[in-house]
Amino acid sequence: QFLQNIINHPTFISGDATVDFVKNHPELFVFKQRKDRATKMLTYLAEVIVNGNPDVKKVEPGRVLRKPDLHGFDLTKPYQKGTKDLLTELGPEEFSKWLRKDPQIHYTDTTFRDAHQSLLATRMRTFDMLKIAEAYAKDHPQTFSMEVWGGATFDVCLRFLHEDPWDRLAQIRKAVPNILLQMLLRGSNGVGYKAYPDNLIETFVEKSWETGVDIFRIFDSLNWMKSMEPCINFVRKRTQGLAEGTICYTGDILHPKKTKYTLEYYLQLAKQLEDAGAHILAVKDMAGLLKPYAAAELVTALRDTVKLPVHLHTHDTSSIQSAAYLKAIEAGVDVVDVALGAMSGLTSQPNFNAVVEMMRFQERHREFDQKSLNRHSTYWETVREYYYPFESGLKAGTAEVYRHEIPGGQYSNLRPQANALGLGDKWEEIKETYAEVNQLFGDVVKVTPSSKVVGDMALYLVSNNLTTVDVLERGEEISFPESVQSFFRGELGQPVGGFPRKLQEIILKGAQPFTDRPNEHLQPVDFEEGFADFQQKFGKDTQFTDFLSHQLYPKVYEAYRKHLELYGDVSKIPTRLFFYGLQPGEEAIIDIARGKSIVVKYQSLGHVDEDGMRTVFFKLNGQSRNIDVRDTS
Ligand code: 3PY
Ligand code: ZN
Repeated sequence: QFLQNIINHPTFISGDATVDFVKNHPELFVFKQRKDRATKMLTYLAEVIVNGNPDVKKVEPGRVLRKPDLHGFDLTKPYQKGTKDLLTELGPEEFSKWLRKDPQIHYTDTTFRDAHQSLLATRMRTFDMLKIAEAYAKDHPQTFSMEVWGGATFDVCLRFLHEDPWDRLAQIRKAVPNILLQMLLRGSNGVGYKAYPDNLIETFVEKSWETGVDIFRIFDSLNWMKSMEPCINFVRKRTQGLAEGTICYTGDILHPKKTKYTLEYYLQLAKQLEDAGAHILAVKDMAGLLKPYAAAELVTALRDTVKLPVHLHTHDTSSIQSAAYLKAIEAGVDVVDVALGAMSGLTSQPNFNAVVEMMRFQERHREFDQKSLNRHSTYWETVREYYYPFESGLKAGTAEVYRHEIPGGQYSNLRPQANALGLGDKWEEIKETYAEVNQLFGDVVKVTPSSKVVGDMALYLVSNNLTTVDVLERGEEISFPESVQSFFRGELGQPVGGFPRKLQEIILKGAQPFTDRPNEHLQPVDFEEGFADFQQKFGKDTQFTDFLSHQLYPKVYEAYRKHLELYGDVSKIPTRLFFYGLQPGEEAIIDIARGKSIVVKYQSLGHVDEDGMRTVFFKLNGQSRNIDVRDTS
């Protein structure tokens, strides 16, 4: 350890160490106490037993959580060939042509990404996905793709679940070698909430492909081509995957008085995406505003305008979106996004199991074994019980979405955000203010990160008892949230039709906005030097993908490392224990690494001593082990 401290010391590395080096650097004698994996895991469990998981705001004692049933899943059968094999065989251009011609409807299963982002604030853990991923791939090889990565999952993985998102992707890839894996990429904002240097996004795309992503759904939160175009190029240049150019749908093309987001507007954007080199065209209806008759019109016109296959995504917030799929399928849509029964509906995607049945005995039907889909749904139904603290509280579909236009992926997050600010009882007012802020901003496309800006402003106004009229009349006195200022400076790009001038002046208070790509103002990342510095700080055992995580979310990554140092790899802990700890007397078997398990028994809890510490008494593989934890209550 002493030698390690010397050779990793910056002065030693820089070659400036003199004979007094050891004498002048007492920190060389500070030895990190290396705890073994099992002790770290016990420390985590002890923390949760004493203080709870800080991410779980309300535990309901006595709530019965069923154990997910994995009986009946046959893992001995071989993988059948699927779309991943076809992409490898055909390459992206030919694959795209094949998809456009294939007459049967295709399905993307969003259970591993958007479904839980939209129902459970993105908290689904890798543990629960890996339990079923291989069985899914073997049972449903005819699935077009599985959306498993990107969007908010990257951030939440590191920040709240203390997991490595790259590791999640790699493990899913291993379990699902036959079906295309898909990610959601926020154009120049990557998997974050702000613009990043172009070369960072380019390398991120390349590493995502190497780790397992096949389809990159590339969107921009303002439908700004200048943000999407470079990403489409990165996918084409750096991968053999598919670039899915995306239209974010808002408004209502059938509404005679809505003249901003018209059918012509969407067709023009589709053409631009095709010209930019997209292999697939996606329509991302993030709030679920695309009504059935509009879907028929839009899909027909899009397929007449471009030669690309069309992939439709929606959220079932209103509860009528399977009707939109029906009309879209009749109009020739090539792929629709669905989620397995128990993870579908409300702010998530329409119900996979039911949509398959809707199509049965129709000419575009694609065969899936309903019993099998239902068995997988039952697995998710029980798993979902563990995540009850993250449920949004929405109990039924609501036509209010046509007024507030809150994206499904934001809904499940905005409500806890409001609760955290003590505005839980003002939820109705917040939704209405969200709609008013949208109009104030000039009716913008609202999807991450632009939707976050609208949400932040709505929360700010409600918590300060301000209205949108106050903003226009006495905005000079108001200091607006940072995300709102940054949006009006042009840091997320340019909205359709530009910013409302007067409001922009009020918010920026004289500062000059940009009108070009915000990325162009950013210093490119020096990967060689940057990675070397990173390893210097975080250790030689870190990977290049860790460096990318750090580039995207520096503070979140640092906190993740600290957690890892203290508690080890918590992704291996079963979900009930991860969120709620063990009950006195309970015994659990935890697989801490491939082929290595530990048996943990929680015996009892000591009293708080005068220093505020408590001892948690465990048995680890039959031997007594005590862990001292500070009681923070
Ligand atoms: C995301 O960007 O996370 C989304 O899901 C947008 O709908
Ligand atoms: Zn979505």
